[in-house]
This record gives sequence, C-alpha cells and structure tokens, in this order.
Amino acid sequence: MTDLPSYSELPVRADRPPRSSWGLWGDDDELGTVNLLTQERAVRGLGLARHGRVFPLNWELEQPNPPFYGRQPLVHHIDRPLAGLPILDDSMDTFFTQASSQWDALCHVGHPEHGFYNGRVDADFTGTPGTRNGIEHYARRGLVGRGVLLDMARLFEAEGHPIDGGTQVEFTPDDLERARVAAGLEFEPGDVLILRTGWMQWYLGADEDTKRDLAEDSLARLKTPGVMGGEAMAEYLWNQHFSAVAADNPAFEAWPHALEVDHYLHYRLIALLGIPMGEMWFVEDLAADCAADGVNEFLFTSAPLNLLGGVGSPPNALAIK
Ligand code: UVW
Repeated sequence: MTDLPSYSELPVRADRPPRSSWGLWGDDDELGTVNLLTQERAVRGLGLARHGRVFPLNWELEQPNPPFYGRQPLVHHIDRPLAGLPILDDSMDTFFTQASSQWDALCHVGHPEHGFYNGRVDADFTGTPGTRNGIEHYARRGLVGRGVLLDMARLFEAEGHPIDGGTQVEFTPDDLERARVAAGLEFEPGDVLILRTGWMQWYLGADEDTKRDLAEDSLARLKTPGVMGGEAMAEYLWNQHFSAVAADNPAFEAWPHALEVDHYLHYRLIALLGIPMGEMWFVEDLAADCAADGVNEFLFTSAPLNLLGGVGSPPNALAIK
C-alpha cells in the first residue's frame, strides 16, 4: 500500500518538469526516493536477516582495471607517518569514487533541459558547505531496508537464451516482471532493487587486452547487458516505488547508449525522479546463495562515504540473509 503518486500523476506540482518527482518531498529535498527508507522499512528489512549469512556488495576498489569513462586507477600508498614507530597509514593520490562499485548521488547527472534533481544548477555543486544533492545526505541517513535480487542472467539461461555478458542486451519491463515471478517476489515500496546482468561474470573472465580496449574508449566500446532506456522503463521503476536501484554492470542501463535526452535513463532516474543508481556492484556470491535457497529478499544496508558534496561513493553495502 502506498499513497505515492504513480508515474502518470507526476509532477505533483504543475510548475515542475514533466514526469519529475520534484517537490514531492519538499523543495529543499536532497534525498529523493531514499526518503522511502523509513524506520518501519528498516525494521521490515531486519526481519529478513534470518541466518546471519552476510554478502558484501563492494567489488575491489582496484576493479575494473583499467577503469572506464576516463576515470583513473587508484594510486594507494602505505606510509609510516611517525618516524621510527610501527604505525602505518594509507594515502591515495587518485581515488575516483565512481571508478568501482558506486552509488551515483543526485548531483551526478542533470537533465539537459531541466537541470539537476529538484531544480539545482551547476553553481550548487561546490563541495563546500551549502553544496547540494551530495552523497553525504545518504551517508548521514544510512540506507537500511529490504533488498531484492533479480538474477537476469540466470533467468535468461533457464529460458534457453544465455546472455553473453560482453554484448548489449536490453531488459524490458516484461523481462523484469518474469524475473520477479521466477524469484517468487512481490515488490514493496522502498525496496532496493539489485540486478545481476551477467556483465561482471563476463568481465572477470575477459583477457587483459580486452579490458584495456574497453577502458580506452568506454563510451563507444563497452557493450553490456542492462535495463533498456526510455520512458517505459522509468515508468515501470517509479511505479514499483523502489528507494534505489543497482546492478553488477557499469551503468545499470544497457550499454552502449545513445545519450539522447529521451532515451538515457540516467536523466530520468537521477535528475527527474531522484532515484539513486548503483553500478558495478559485486553480486556473484549473493546471487549464488539466492539460487541455492530460492530466497531473493534480504536485509540491505549501505553506509556511503560522508563526503561533503560527493558525486558518488562506494556503496559499502551488505545483503544479510
Ligand atoms: C556514466 O553513465 C557515464 O556514468 P555512470 O554509469 O558511472 O553513472
């Protein structure tokens, strides 16, 4: 049960962009659909941790190697800051918060016509006090609730059409619905949706030349399974009232992608609807466990970096069954 507006009822205020959630949680809101992770939904999630099996969802910070989309590899030093003492510290020269497993915060992508979530503009993103739509808002709240896994790769394989993880396969709302039914799930408002597309399994088996080649021109050369772009997918995802969505692939949506205004889902989900997107999450062990016991729901927790104005962060997410 929810009293949230359906997609066709958006926007809730006539002076806001079409099919946007702007204003739904107030003009100053910087959380978007993370507002749906209420105290009651945290308790609901806690009830799903029945056996104590814990699945960390961060991939190694050094993966993918090399990183995509012009991001640079992590340069990590282990230092002895206090001469003569056996005390070690870390320091990093380059740390692209979105190079590996990540949340995209609501300042990551703006809509080409309407701008960033809730009407923010470039000048709002300073990384200093007063900065808007940053990852710190998720960090200070903490994300706790019910997580649900749809294993698209296993579904397609069971249906006799195994996915080649190195190709572009676009999942439709019907595909997601078939996966939901196969998983024995009913969605609940506030769920964190996690997809296994099969891309990461493919990448882990790829050779070094292939990985280098993909990184050199990711926009053109990456080919991945993921959800399709466009309004029908935005409508489907909004109408389930997920608090957040994530996948094991680089962009949640399938790639390559025309970054065309009506098609690129980042514009709709992040900028217009305020739905955080998770990418390159490590879900192999979780998915194997879900396949083994047939239970595709779990306690979900995530504690992103408390980085003022951060555009993204490793999710530091756990699934607990
Ligand atoms: C792009 O879409 C370029 O970035 P990301 O997938 O990391 O959000």
